[in-house]
Amino acid sequence: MGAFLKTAARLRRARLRRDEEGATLLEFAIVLPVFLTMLFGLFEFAFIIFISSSVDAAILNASRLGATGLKYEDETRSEMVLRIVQEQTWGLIKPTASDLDILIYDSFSDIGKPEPFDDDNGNGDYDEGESFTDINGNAQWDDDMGKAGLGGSDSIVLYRVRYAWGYVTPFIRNLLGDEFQYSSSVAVRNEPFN
Ligand SMILES: [Ca+2]
Ligand SMILES: [Ca+2]
Repeated sequence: MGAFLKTAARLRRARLRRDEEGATLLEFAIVLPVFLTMLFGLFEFAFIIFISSSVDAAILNASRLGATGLKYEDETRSEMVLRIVQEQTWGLIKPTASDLDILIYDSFSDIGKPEPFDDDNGNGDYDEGESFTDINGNAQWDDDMGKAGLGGSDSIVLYRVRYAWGYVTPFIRNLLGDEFQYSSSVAVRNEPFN
């Protein structure tokens, strides 16, 4: 009888140990994805901060050169801006001409503003047929009155580059999709170079 009780107690202890091991494994299985998400998330976040601030610095440098009216013999202003962005991001960001806007405005406060229109039906939006002031002269209403071009002496010019940054870790790609869309812009007043 004594031997039987001892055996039962031993079996209970063994089961308890197994339960504890199981619980530890379960905790690990719950905590691991959270830990990995945080780790990879931090890594990706740091990369995005690094890349976006590099593009910001590059577009700032390019806009300052543009504001001087400096002309290179073998490249246009757009090509110069795209080259500087690519050089100053170590080739990690390669925007093309369609990713770059160089827009001229009458004043800094006009940047990003729509062309004025008469809201005849009072819905707060421009609708076809409502009259408008064609500030950028392209014969249509625009939600941004900027006029494409480099601007002359004293013009206010916005440089804006859009790019997609692909996430590095497959884990984050699964969570957030392949890439992150980013846009960087700087507005400058051209120097009186004419
Ligand atoms: Ca309307
Ligand atoms: Ca227009």
